[in-house]
Amino acid sequence: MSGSSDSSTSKSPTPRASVNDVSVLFQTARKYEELNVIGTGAYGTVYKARDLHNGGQIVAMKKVKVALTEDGIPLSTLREIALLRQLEAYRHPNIVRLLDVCHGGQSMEREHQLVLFLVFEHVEQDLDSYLKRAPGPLSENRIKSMSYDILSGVDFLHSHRIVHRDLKPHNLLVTSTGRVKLADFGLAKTYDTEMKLTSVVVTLWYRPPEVLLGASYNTAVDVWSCGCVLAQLHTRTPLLQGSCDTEQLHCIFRLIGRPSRHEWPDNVSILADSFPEYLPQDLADVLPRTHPHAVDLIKGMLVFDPAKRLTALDCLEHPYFTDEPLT
Ligand code: 0RS
Repeated sequence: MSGSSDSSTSKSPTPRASVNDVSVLFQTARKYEELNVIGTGAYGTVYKARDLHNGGQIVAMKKVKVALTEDGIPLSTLREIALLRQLEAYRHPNIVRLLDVCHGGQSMEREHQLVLFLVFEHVEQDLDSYLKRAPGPLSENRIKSMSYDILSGVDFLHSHRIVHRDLKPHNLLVTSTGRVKLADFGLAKTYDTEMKLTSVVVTLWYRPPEVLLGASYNTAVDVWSCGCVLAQLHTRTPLLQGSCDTEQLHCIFRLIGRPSRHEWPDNVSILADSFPEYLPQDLADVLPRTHPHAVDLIKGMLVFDPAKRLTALDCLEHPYFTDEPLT
């Protein structure tokens, strides 16, 4: 394991090999003790672990498998890890802390795969469990505070040109003091290869129409997902529960109405005519007992055309947050 860097003088490997050497870049993961699996999904596996060199601090360790190329670690992976570390320098309150990146010991180069561990701060629960465990409706202040946290985290990612692409209550973490932090972003390439290998059921309920239609997408996808999550904070049930891509689109159009043909994106294989002429519902009826400002905000987030959707920054400046600020 440690031989590669020792032999650099005698064997004179190419400069690329030494720069991209796993043991030079990352420490081994042996200073962490795995306790139990927190979750498994398209992203790989997340473990609860103990940091043995740090007073036994509890951490969340995400195990990612990276396919090695002839040159070693793919440059795209190195770039994404560098980006995650760069983001960490800001210590944004609504982004889960990245504590360490290390590689996973012995199973290292088996089948040209590298195992990387991303070590994060451990947060008590996810928003999904939080909402399921809530004994009754959340208070208006709690909802507003959590909504603001989520949108602040998303705005931060977007200001660094990062699109989360898969925001949902499962990867929104709730701290013991009730703050929300975003998890599970970055390393997009890694996800894609993992997703083809695993047969994990992915939630479509927070997916925007442009992604379901296979059209091009940008940061606006995250605003759609946030809109679905914000609605769920009010009702405690998912807003749009489709069972497949097509069903999800039907759910969306039943709520916001079927877009007109001139709003329909170019270069998509599904035709607007394959959906009935659904008329938009009144969101205030779907979200009973919800403040009109909150309804208006969510309405601006669930707009079919990504270019006409509010941005995360627009949302933070919406009267819902500015008229009656958080107490
Ligand atoms: C399926 C029933 C369970 O501390 C949790 C944490 C939790 C973390 C944490 C910190 C940093 C991640 C997790 C993370 C990394 C991908 C991820 C994908 C989803 C979520 C987090 C990710 N249901 C789902 C998981 N859940 C319990 C219910 C919990 C509970 C507490 N603390 N993750 N997940 N990054 N990569």
